[in-house]
Amino acid sequence: MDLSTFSYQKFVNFALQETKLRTGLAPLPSHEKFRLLRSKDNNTVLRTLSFCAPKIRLVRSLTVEGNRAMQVLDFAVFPEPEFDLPIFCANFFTNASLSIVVLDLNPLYDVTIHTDYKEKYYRKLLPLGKKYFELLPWGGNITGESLRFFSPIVIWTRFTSSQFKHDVLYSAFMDYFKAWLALMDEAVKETSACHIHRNREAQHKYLRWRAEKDPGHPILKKLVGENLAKELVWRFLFDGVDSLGAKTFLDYFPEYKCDSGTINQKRSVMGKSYETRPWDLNGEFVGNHSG
Ligand code: BLA
Repeated sequence: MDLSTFSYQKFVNFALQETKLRTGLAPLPSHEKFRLLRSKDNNTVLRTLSFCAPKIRLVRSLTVEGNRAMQVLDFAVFPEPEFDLPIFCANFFTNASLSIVVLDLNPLYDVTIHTDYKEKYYRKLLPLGKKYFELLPWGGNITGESLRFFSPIVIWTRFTSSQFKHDVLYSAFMDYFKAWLALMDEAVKETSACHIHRNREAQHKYLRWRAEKDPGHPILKKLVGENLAKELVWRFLFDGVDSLGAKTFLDYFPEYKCDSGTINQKRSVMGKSYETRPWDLNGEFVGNHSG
């Protein structure tokens, strides 16, 4: 596929326009310095946008535009801790031959354990997921660690890059984003300090996970260098990782602790499993751990 005419910018524009129809977006001045970055070889442009809004702690996007070589979107919406809303997550990596896609309303609480949370948010969304599971089929083995952050309607897929597939992906993105906004509209502010604390910690755990283990980091490092990549990840993409809680990565994920006390650099300690979609069409977990 010719990537020179392809961009994920229209995905971002859609999401922001759609959000503005419902709520006021305020820009975040602390992110100003990340707005436009260039790769060291000058071939790739990285653009970011970020805002906050009532109910929304942070909505942010990163696009990486490498002309013919690659196009990347990392778009996420993090709710205020007063809401137990899912985290909207769109991560699309595309090069001329291959696209790797995660599109989901990532649950704040592991839905294989917290079935009440699953019922609250995903029961009504199952038909939406079903609409796309055939055209955007399960992308094969996924690590057990990632799966804990995914919902029964997650679109995890890999495909040969083509205009048709990207049109389907755009349609899925619009549907999933509108579904998230509808949840946001209905969301009622939590008043119990205990529940708010729990939501904040769950979001912090998610931020710790992604700030440490996101598969995109090596590419960002290659593009803009280790220091700027680190800042981009910690201060922009997963902003809040230093302020929403005091727990460390190893507090949340002690299984990654090496004998020396450092964090195991591997992305997964459980290994890859879940070769096929581990939820049935009723949203029941049917994961057969393939080792
Ligand atoms: C691959 N990205 C992946 C994979 C997943 C994700 C699941 C497959 C590899 C794997 O099994 O781990 C995405 N993983 C996620 C997400 C969560 C998670 C969203 O746990 C949420 C909890 N991806 C990006 C950006 C880049 C990028 C910004 O988001 C590049 C700048 C690239 N992702 C990228 C590449 C791969 C990948 C190159 C394939 C390489 C690899 O598997 O190491």
